[in-house]
Formats: sequence, structure tokens, C-alpha cells
Amino acid sequence: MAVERTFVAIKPDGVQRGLIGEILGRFERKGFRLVALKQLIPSVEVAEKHYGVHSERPFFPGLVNFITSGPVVAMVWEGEGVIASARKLIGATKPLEAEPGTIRGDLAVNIGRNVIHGSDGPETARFEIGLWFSPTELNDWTPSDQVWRVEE
Ligand code: D4T
Repeated sequence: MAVERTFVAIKPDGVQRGLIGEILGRFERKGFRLVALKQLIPSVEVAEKHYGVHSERPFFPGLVNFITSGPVVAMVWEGEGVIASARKLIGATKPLEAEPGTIRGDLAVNIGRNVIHGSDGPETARFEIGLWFSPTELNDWTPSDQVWRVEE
């Protein structure tokens, strides 16, 4: 399976609730590589571009207000099949329908406060990484214990 990169963001509710460490730990323990990480309060422009596909939906203004309301932790994770796997770790969009063991299944109850975002496909991942990060913020590296996760 190909090595991919995906964009993941802990939303303002996750940051305010002190869930950063809990969430980062799940991706680390799974065996993915963190290649970029920053905390920022997103601009309305970035938020509107990020959620552009939802611009006609009734929840769009509230969504943009929410995502720009406080710090977000933006990340890029790398690994084999990381795009689909991150979505599995995150769980269903509606937290009450998310399986126990997933981030939303364990840590959230409401769709408008569902703690975390993850890119939903390769094209979205490329777009979102480019929207949130400049190329110089992405670090190429190989963990020294990689041999214990991936067959040579
Ligand atoms: P994100 O993009 O935040 O990872 O969520 P998903 O990929 O799992 O789900 P989505 O694109 O369908 O929704 C984007 C974002 O909008 C919020 N939302 C969604 C909402 O507040 N009310 C709604 O009715 C829907 C469908 C939650 C996630």
C-alpha cells in the first residue's frame, strides 16, 4: 500500500476540552508519522475555503463561526493508507453513531462539536495540506524505530 499524507485538525472544542494529548497519542500509537503540527486560530478565509463544499448548506455560517472561534491544532500525518485509516480512527461524523473505540465514539456527542477533522480522500488531502501548510512546514523524516512497524 502506498505511503500517503493526510490533513487532520483538532477543532476548537477538542482544544478547549484538553483533548490534544489524547488525540495525538492515538495517531502516534497506531504507528503514523507526524510531519507537520501547529496551533492557530484559523482565518475566516481559510475556514470558508476548507469547508467550501458546504457553502450552500444551512449549517455553513455556524460551522465557520465555530472553527474560527479559537485555537485549532492542524497536523499532517504520513503512512501507508493513512487517509482511510485516519477516518476510521476518527469515526463517523455523527458522534452518537461513531463506534466506541473511535475518537468521536469515545469523546463526543454532537455533530457540531465533533472534536476532529480528517481529509476524506487523496484529492481532499492534497487540497487541505496546501491550504493549511506551506511546503517548508512539512518535515520528511524516518523514525528510528520504523523497522519495527513496517517490513523492509
Ligand atoms: P469534518 O469535515 O469536520 O471532518 O467532518 P466530516 O468530513 O466527518 O463530515 P462533513 O464533511 O459531512 O461535515 C463537515 C462538518 O460540518 C459539521 N456539520 C455537518 C454540522 O455541523 N451539521 C451537519 O448537519 C453536518 C452534515 C460537522 C462536520
